[in-house]
Amino acid sequence: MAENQQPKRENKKPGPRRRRPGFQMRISTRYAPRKPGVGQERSCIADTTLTHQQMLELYRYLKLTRLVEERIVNLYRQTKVVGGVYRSLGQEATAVGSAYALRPDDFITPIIRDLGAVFVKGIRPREILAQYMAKAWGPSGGKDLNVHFGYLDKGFLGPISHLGDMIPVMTGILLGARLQKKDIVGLAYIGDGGASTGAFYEGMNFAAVQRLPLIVIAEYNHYAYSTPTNLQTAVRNLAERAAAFGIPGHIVDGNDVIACYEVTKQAIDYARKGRGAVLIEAKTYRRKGHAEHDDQRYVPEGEIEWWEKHNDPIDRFEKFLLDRKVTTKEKLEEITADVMREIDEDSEWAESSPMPEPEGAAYGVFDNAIVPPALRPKVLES
Ligand SMILES: Cc1ncc(C[n+]2csc(CCOP(=O)(O)OP(=O)(O)O)c2C)c(N)n1
Ligand SMILES: [Mg+2]
Repeated sequence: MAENQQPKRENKKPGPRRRRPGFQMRISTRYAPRKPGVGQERSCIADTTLTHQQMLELYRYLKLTRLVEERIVNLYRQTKVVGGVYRSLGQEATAVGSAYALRPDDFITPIIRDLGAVFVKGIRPREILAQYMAKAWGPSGGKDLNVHFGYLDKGFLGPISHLGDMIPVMTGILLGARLQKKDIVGLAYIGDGGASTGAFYEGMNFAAVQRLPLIVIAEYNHYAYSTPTNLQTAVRNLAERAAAFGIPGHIVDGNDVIACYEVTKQAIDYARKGRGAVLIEAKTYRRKGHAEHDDQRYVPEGEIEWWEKHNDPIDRFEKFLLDRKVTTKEKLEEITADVMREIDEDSEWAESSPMPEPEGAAYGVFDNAIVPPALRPKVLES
């Protein structure tokens, strides 16, 4: 090498591909919300690979999510629920459509408005109902509440926090999976408020530079508790942040279940090929307060009603299914009745569960076998 030339730096990038896929400033808006024509009602995108059978399955998950949440509110009003109740009313399509694009061995980290994704992952309503009532037969046996539980064998990691921390956790899972030569993809959800936290940035950045197969769905639902999104971030679209990490960004109509499925499917294909992380922003709207106790007095008059009347994800999907003759009104009613039957049965099961025994609180929290006897709580010795 000539003396006046700088030595070439050994600059191997981690991850399966050496070359960066190219810095992408542009955001894909192929699946972004579109205004309907004058006098037209919103429906769903027609360009889809989903079969009719799969569409009906999606419809079932949407109804299941909405009706289970309604049942939980019902139980809450009877004071049978322990802790808060969080709704995803109006956002169901984002969670259901995106999770439906996963393989069974892929992972999700849902947050409080992603019950639909939890159902798609194979969790039954009875488990959710028992968990909300802190019953002994619930997944955490009454040790934790509402959304705070998971099933690792189903690829469903329980949320440890709602505010950004699941992004680095999922990034770590994906790094571990790579070391174990597993080709799983991780789908992490984050709110618009949570996407302004440090944990979100650190996790995204690490996943991006390691080219890990992380798909993040950022739910722009207009509020973080009582703070409107434009008062807590200066970006107009959360997807613009993809540029900060050097990864692709997409905007999707979060109330169009088909668009949510298709955009996530594309992102998954991209990530599974080893090309790296993807940020998807879902434009949607939180029609309920932060939790049931929140009376939404900070919401401008008429806003919730507008979304309910003109942009409800289930109404839109029903319109799509009927207009395109995918199915009949009777078939949709049959699916709904079947969902109701399942919820009735599961509510009965969950209500019949005992409350946990107090001693149970000492078990399953740490590995009792390795705790030195001197440190063991008295209950473990009896
Ligand atoms: C460290 C911390 N601070 C505050 C909270 C309470 N909290 C939970 S979710 C939330 C707002 C989240 O808003 P966003 O990220 O937009 O999600 P959304 O609720 O709209 O789905 C707040 C303040 C918390 N869980 N942890
Ligand atoms: Mg929000």
